[in-house]
Amino acid sequence: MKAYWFDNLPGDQREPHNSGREVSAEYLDQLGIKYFNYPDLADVNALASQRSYKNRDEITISPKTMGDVYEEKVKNFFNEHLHEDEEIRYILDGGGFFDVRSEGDDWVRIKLEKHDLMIMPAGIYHRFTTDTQNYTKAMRLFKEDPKWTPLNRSGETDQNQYRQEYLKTRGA
Ligand code: KMT
Ligand code: NI
Repeated sequence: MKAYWFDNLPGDQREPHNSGREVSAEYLDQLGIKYFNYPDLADVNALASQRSYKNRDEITISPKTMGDVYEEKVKNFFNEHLHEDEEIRYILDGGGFFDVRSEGDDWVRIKLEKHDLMIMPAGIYHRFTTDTQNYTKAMRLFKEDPKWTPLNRSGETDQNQYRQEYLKTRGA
């Protein structure tokens, strides 16, 4: 795991886009992001049960597994959105980037590699992309069944109850 300010320069989303300005662990904590490196799946299972996670799936995002729709999927994951529940992402193989919105609405880029695990709070705006390896194998863990759908950012999601609750907790 490594976090830095996104450079906002044009170019392929899968490039690092590293501005060279690092983001501290304390700042990620203020945003409500938690992360671990768990080579042992038993640690993932323990965390999931402690936090009452009920559902999970596995996804392999690569041209090999997705074929022609790969590029389209990669673009879709990069649409800014939120979820109405807390979610865990655990990288089984490969890597990728999660961009999360800062307090000032800038992008913080979080680089995840094999065995990195990230907990994202409900209501945080974010987006995902593979990196130039074009390969992410990840476990997605969800607390509740109906709430994991991505809701693309709009005037409506700005008013979303989970978004409002997230804004209250941020920085606390
Ligand atoms: C998300 O919440 O944006 C995703 O699950 C992206 C794909 S998982 C690496
Ligand atoms: Ni998401």
